[in-house]
Amino acid sequence: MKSLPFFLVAFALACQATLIAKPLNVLFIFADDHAYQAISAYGSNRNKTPNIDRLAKEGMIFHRAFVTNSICAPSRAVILTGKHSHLNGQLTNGMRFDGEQQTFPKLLQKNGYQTAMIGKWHLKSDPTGFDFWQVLQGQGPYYNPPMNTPDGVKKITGYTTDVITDVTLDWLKNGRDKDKPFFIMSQHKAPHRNWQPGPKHLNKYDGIDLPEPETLRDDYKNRLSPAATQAMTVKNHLSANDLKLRAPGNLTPEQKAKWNAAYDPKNKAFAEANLEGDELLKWKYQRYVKDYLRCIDSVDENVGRILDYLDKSGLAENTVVIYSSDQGWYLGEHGWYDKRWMYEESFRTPLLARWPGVTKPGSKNHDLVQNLDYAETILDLCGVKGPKDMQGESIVPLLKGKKPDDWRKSLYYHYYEFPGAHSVRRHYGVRTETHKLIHFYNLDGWELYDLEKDPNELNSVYGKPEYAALTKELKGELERLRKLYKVPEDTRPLGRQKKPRKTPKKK
Ligand SMILES: [Ca+2]
Repeated sequence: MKSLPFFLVAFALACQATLIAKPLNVLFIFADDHAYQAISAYGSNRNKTPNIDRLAKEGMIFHRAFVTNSICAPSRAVILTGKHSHLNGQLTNGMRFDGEQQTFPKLLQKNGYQTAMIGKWHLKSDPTGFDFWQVLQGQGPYYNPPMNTPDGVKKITGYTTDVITDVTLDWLKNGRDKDKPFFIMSQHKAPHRNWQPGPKHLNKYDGIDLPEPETLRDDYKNRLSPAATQAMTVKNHLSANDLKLRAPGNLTPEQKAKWNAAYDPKNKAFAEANLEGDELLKWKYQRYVKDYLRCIDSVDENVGRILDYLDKSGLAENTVVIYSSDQGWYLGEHGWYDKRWMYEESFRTPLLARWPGVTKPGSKNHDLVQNLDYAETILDLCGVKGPKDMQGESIVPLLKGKKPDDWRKSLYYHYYEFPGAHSVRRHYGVRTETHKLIHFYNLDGWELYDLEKDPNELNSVYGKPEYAALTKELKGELERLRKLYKVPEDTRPLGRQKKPRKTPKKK
C-alpha cells in the first residue's frame, strides 16, 4: 500500500492538534434554593423540568452532590474560592465577601478566558474577576430588577428570571470577544423566597392537589432538640407575605357561612376561611409549593432558551454546561421550608453537567462531590491548574467516567448562622456513603443516622451499643477532616469570637 504524502499526514496531524487544543467554554447556570426534589431527572413527583432534564439525558447527573454550608452567600463564596467558609471568611449571610482574595474566575482571566457574571451575586462587595458583570442588588426583586454594573445602576423591565437570561444571551451574541474562550455565571434569583411566579405560569397547578412528602407531619422525636426548636415550618412560620394571601381564622358563624357560600372548588384560596390544624397545613403546603414550582417553571424554560441558543449558534459542541444551586431546600420534608441543615434535602444540591463528546450521555454518578469542587473542576475544564491552597477536587475524571481509586469517602459540613433567621443551631459533621454523624457543638450533642436503614433521618441511633464502633470511627474521620481542612477550634462567627486582648502601650 502506498503511504500518504508527508505533507498530508502533517496537515492531518495539525488539524487534529487544533481540534484537541481548542479551549472549552464553560456556562455555569445557577439557581438559588433549587431543591433536587423539584427536578424531574431526580425523580420529582410534583413537577416536570424538561430542559434541565436535557442535561441529564445528554450528560451526567450527580446523585450525591452536596454543599459545605447550606446557606446562600457562604455557598457562593465556597464556589468562587474552592475553600471552606472558615478560610474564605464568608461564614454567614450577613458578612461581606472579601473580593480581594483569590477566586477561580480571576485565574481564568489570567489564562486568556473572558469571564462574565450575570444575575444574583449576593455577596455585598462588587464582583471581581469578571470582564463583564451585571448583578441584582442583594436578593433582588422578582420583577423589574435594578441591576448593578461597573458603570452604575441599570433599570430593567421584565420578569427577573427572563431578564437574567436575556442579558446572558445578549453578552454571548454581542458582548464578548469571539476570539477568546468564555466562562459565564448565569445566576438566577429564583426560586428564592417569597416565590413570585412569572406572568406565564401564574395559573399552573390550579385545581389540582400536589403530592405531599412522607415527612410533612414529622414530630421530631428520636432526635436532639434542634429539629424541634427551629422556626421554619410550613404550618407555623410561612407568612401571609410568603403565601400572598392571609389565612383568616376565628370567624364568626355568619362570616364562615359567607365564606362557605363564596367557596369555589376550582379556586381553593377561599377554603382557608375555615381552616385550622391539619387542614390549614394542607392548604399552606399547596399554596407554598405551587408558587415555588411555578418559579421553577420559568427557570427551566430559561435553561431551554440557553441550550437552544448554544445549538443554533454552533457553540454547543465546545461548551460545557453545568446546572446547580447554592444549596438544596425543603419542599415540606420534615414539615419545613428553607435550608441550613446537614439533613439530606438541604445538604444536597442539584448538579448536572453536559460535556459533548466526552461525558457519556445519560450517565448517573453516585460519588461524593461537593460545591467545594466546582472551582478546581472549572479550572481543569479550562486547562488551568488548580492552586494548592484550594480544598476541593476536580470532578473532570468523574465526567470522563474514570473515578480515581483514591476518591474521597467522606464529606465535611459546617453551619454557623445561629443566633439567626429560622433558629437552626450551629453544627458540623461528617457524611459517608452510608452514615452521617452530626455535632451540635454549642449543645455538645450528637446525632447519628444510618442512611441505608433510615433515609428520611427520623431516628438518631447515636449512643446505641450496636453503633459504638462505627461512632468511634466516624468521630476519628471527623477529626481527620477538620485537620485536613484547617478548621479552627473556635468556630463562632466572626464578631462573636474572643478577641485577643491588646496589651496597653506603656507611655
Ligand atoms: Ca440559597
